[in-house]
Amino acid sequence: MSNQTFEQQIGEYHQWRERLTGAIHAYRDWLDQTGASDAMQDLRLYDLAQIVVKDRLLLAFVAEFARGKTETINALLSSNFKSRLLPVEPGRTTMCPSEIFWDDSEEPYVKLLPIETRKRDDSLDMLRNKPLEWVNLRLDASSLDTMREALRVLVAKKEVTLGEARALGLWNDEDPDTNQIGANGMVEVPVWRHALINYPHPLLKTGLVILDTPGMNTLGAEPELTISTIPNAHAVIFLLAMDTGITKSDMDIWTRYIRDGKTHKLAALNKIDILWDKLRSDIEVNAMIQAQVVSTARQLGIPPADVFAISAQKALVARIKDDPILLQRSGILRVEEMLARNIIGMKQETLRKNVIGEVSELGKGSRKTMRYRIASLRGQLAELEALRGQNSEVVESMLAKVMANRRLYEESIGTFNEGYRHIMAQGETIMEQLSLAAFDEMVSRSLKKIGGSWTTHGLNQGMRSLIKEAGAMAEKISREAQGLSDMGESLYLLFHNRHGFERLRPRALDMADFHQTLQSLQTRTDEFCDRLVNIMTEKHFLVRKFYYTLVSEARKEFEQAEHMARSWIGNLLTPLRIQINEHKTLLDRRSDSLARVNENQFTLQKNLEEVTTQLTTAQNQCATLDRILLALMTTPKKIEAGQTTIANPGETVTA
Ligand SMILES: Nc1nc2c(ncn2[C@@H]2O[C@H](COP(=O)(O)OP(=O)(O)OP(=O)(O)O)[C@@H](O)[C@H]2O)c(=O)[nH]1
Ligand SMILES: [Mg+2]
Repeated sequence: MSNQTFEQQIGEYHQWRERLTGAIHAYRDWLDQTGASDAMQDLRLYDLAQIVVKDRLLLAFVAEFARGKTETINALLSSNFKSRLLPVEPGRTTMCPSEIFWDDSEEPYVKLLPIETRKRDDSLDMLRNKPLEWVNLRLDASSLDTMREALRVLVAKKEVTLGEARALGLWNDEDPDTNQIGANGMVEVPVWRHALINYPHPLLKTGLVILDTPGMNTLGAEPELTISTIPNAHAVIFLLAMDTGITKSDMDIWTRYIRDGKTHKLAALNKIDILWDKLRSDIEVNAMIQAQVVSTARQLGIPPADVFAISAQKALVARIKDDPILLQRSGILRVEEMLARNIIGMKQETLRKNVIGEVSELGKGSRKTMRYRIASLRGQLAELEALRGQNSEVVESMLAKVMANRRLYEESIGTFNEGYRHIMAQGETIMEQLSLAAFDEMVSRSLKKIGGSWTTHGLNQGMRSLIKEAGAMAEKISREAQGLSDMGESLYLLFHNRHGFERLRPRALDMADFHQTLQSLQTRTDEFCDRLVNIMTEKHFLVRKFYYTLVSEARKEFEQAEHMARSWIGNLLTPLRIQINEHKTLLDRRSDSLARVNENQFTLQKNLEEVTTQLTTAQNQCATLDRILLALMTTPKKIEAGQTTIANPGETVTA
């Protein structure tokens, strides 16, 4: 078991990402310095580095109210300042979902989205890009008290009329018990719909994003949270409390929003401290906790090793008072360890697959080019050596041979340029189909199908139309891309046959992720329609919100597919173009050098020296490249995925 803290491990992960971006930029510089840079490839490398820079790790806390979500977050964040940051109170506290993260491009802030934005169709995702919709409060990170005071906005609520509550979709006719109605007949609603908290905490500086959510009612009323944010989180922590046991609404949240998701999930059985009692022995307490863990695991249908017995409150107290024994006893360390090992391991794996894989492919291509350059320079040296003491006819005939070679090569370049232009033009027609304008047209056709009927039937019709159109378009694009790929391959073949280039095959355009997302949108629509019967808010409102949430997700997916396809088209011939340029430079140098020797035999020695210098430079560059590629592959060992050993939950509490 590692004895590193969560913060150290996550810090290590952050450093690893920084080393990774460092290696990618070093590779870009290397390409530039060696003259092997290619604009399209450079753009792609920049994109890949940005994926690493922008990498975020979203940890979502989901549970019924008062289970201790916010207190657990306070405990996680408290190792750096000895205080409770977010407001925690008995009963319902957190009124709106809050994302806590660090973005160094802005000063610390709390941005709040007014609840009234629920009356509009804009999805939360769209609203994120509209700064004017948010109320922006500066956070004074240097004063804890001021900051805590500012964060009290998260619990703000207000009273509105029944009509207003209905308009906001926050009134539930079917289950009146869930409504917060006062004696005066007014309805209590949150002031804010969503909060973004930008705070320079070391844990958050590493790219960790924490999502705190309010209990059941809001979860049901904000489809974006349950359709997109929670399923897209890297881990969900589901909290239960020892004092309440597992209630029906706890089970509802678990089965509706968490159980079937692919996200990594773990359950925390909070408030174990209520069992700590001087009259009970530690053995008794441990046995009670262990029994609860086992029964919780059984009820949730997960292994007992995924249920963690904790006391968030004692963890916070322990950190504030610097009490390692209490901290250990609180069980929080094991949760942190689990998060560090599993989630970070998983994220590393994703970056390895998505970024390192592609950069190393490019790097290997560059190595081949360098080896080719080295071999050609050696050939050129041998050629010049062989000319020592030879008469001018020999030099002339060799020069004639090289010149003929060069002419043949120039013809091939002409063919390449023609093919390249053709492929790029065809590529443009593909891109037009993938434009956002084309997507928006699909959406308006789908809206026509719904025709203002926000029922599950209308929703199904509308979604089916959208998914069908988008799917058909993706298939058409895949076919057309295959055509482009075949054209590209014939150019690769030409250079292989005529000039002995390595026989490469262009990568295929992979639309599988796009198809899969469309498929999942359909599944989620079906599930939503099945479940709607049980949902505790006004249905038409929810159907409409659900539709726009899915559209917004599909739009994002579309944008990504467009970006990916553009990069694919742009890079279809890149490896060949790089080889062509390299070959041309070497042929030019060779013919120039021979021409000079032909003019004046005395320059032979100078030419030999020049080529020797070029050879040494190329060899050094090759060694530098190897070092860069090695740095790219290096991964910190401690947080590798798949090594998690989870101790028996009964061990959590050691008195
Ligand atoms: N005894 C005990 N009480 C706790 C513990 N964690 C939280 N509490 C108390 O439980 C209550 C609710 O805690 P919160 O952290 O606000 O719970 P929440 O899940 O965020 O609740 P909402 O924000 O309303 O959804 C507060 O009174 C806390 O002091 C714990 O480990 N032990
Ligand atoms: Mg809370």
